[in-house]
Amino acid sequence: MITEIIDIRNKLKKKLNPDRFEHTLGVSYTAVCLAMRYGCDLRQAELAGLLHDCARQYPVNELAERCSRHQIEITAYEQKNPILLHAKLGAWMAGHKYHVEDPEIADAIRYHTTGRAGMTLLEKIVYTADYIEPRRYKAENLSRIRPMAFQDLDECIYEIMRDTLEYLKGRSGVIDETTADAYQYYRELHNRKKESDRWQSQ
Ligand code: DGI
Ligand code: FE
Ligand code: FE
Repeated sequence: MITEIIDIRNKLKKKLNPDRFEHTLGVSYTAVCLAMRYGCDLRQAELAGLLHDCARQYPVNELAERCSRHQIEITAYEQKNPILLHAKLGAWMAGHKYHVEDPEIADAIRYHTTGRAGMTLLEKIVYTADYIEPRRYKAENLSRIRPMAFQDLDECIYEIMRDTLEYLKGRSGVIDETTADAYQYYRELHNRKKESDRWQSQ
């Protein structure tokens, strides 16, 4: 089991550029920390974290081409924003190139960029670890979001999605349907929690 993880890490080191490899290690270990906190399988978290961006090194035209070659469905939105395809192609590569044949890990990779409504614990962990890992520095609110990830994962995901949507709206104005559905779902959870907190404090 340890050799499996070390082998994958060594392979990724050769494939990814140094910054992406650092990010990959950061996501992997952060996912393990969150798995310890929330009682998720540590091996699944470490592997999903390691492999989540395994298709990120391909240029966008190649992502679309490789997806077509492997009969991976490309939506109209992905056609216009092919960077999103690194998640779907990565999920395929985890099984076919890295021999990790675990559908739960594949889904955690597949939904790491957009999220989705009603994510599994593993999916939530990888989605969150991708945003808060120690090498990430771009988001302004990371100092607030990082501790939140270890206090209330759903609430943290709501905050990450709100920020991501804000950022994306500023860029293109159009949002992927899966991302929009996911945001609606976690916003609903957030509102319900706020409502029940209000009742309890009365
Ligand atoms: O692969 P990473 O850089 O670690 O992070 P990521 O997989 O979350 O995001 C990859 C890129 O995808 C990033 O430049 C932002 C963009 N992105 C994320 N969600 C959406 C999106 N782009 C579009 N167009 N629509 C989305 O919903
Ligand atoms: Fe990614
Ligand atoms: Fe990533």
